[in-house]
Formats: sequence, C-alpha cells, structure tokens
Amino acid sequence: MTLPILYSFRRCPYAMRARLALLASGIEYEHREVVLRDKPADMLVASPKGTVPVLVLPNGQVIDQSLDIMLWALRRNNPNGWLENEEDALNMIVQCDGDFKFHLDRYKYPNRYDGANVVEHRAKAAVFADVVNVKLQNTPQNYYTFNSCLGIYYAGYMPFLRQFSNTDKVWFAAQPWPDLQAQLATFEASKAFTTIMQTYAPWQAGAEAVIVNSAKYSFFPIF
Ligand SMILES: N[C@@H](CCC(=O)N[C@@H](CS)C(=O)NCC(=O)O)C(=O)O
Repeated sequence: MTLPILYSFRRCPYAMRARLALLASGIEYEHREVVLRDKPADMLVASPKGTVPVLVLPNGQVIDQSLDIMLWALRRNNPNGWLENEEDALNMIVQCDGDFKFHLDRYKYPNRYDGANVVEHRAKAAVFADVVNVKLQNTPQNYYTFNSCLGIYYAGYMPFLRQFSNTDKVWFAAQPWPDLQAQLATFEASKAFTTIMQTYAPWQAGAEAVIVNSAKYSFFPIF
C-alpha cells in the first residue's frame, strides 16, 4: 500500500505541529527524517522551496505548509476532536506565525539579524505569551485533563512557545504566566509530544521505510 510521505526535521516547530496532528489523526504515513543542510533531492523535487515539513500524498499532491498538513490530516480523520474552536485556534496560530515568530527568531538568534536587541524582541514576543496565558486562565480546568494536549488549538503553537521558554528558562520561569508554564510542562510530558520527538536516522533513498502510526511504531488512542 502506498502511504503519504512526510519529510520532517525533529527539532523544527513547524514539523512538530504537523507530526502532532498526524499522530492525533491516526493516519499512517512514511516518515523521512531530513538533514536541513543536505535536503534529499526527492523532497526538493516535490517542494522546491526547501522547507520542512512536506507531505507528499499517494496521488502526487504536495502539501508544504505545516498548517495545511494539520488541517488535511484532521479534516480527514479526527478521532480526538482536535478541531474544536477551529476558527479561534486558526486566529491564534496566525498570531503565532506572524509577530510572535518574528520576535522569537530575533530573541533566540540575535546574531543572525543585524542590530537585533534581545530584550526588546523578548518583550514583543512576550505579548503573545501573555495572550495565551490569559486564554488558558479562562479555559475550564477539566478541558486539560480530558484532552491533555488540547488539540490543534495548542498543538499549533505550543512548539513555538516551547522554544520561547527554552531560550532563557530562568527568565521564563520568573514571568507571571502560571497557566502557560503549567500547560507547557503538561505538553512536554504528554505522550503525544514524547512520541513525535522520537529520533530517526536521516532518510536516504533506498532505506527501509519508517512507518508511523502503524501498530508497530505507535499506539492509539494517544491520550
Ligand atoms: N511556513 C512554513 C515554514 C517552515 C520552515 O520555515 N521550516 C524551517 C525549519 S524550522 C525550514 O525548513 N527551513 C529551511 C532551512 O533551514 O534550510 C511551514 O509552516 O511549514
């Protein structure tokens, strides 16, 4: 049987959210781990822009934006109810991918951006963290325990907030965001996150296929 193929990179937050949604969907796929400085020719043929994640479907269709991969998977199969509050979730993901990511990159990698002021960019990125913290405060507690990873809503941007928190853990822990800090800890400890962070050898043409979400490599349900 021909399966969808996901080109992915373990530490890429965009690829993380695609893998989370694919895991939640239970859709079986072939995982191809990519080394960013040595991208496989097959991936570049499918998507010349050269970013991960890229999903190649058996009919040849290529989905090369992480959010589109999430929506493709969850609209096809959504046994964990990950599309609840979809409109609000998408609005939050747009904020994450826009201003927040812009300032996160400059906070995290100031050397890559001429004249980037770390403290200024951290303060601007913190605006989104604050919004998420308020949202979490207003979310009924049982929602967390019912669905420990909270669906596309949080899978869409938790990998990015995780990068933000890891850039300076001491500073992050000192911020007045108890709900966000707790939710990030829950996210990192979740079965879903540990599953999608498992390591794979870089893919090479001709290598044995790594199948994800099959009984052999994964488990279902995930929460
Ligand atoms: N808008 C894209 C962004 C993906 C992206 O920028 N991925 C990074 C890795 S985190 C990448 O592949 N960069 C190319 C490179 O570093 O060569 C998406 O949502 O999928």
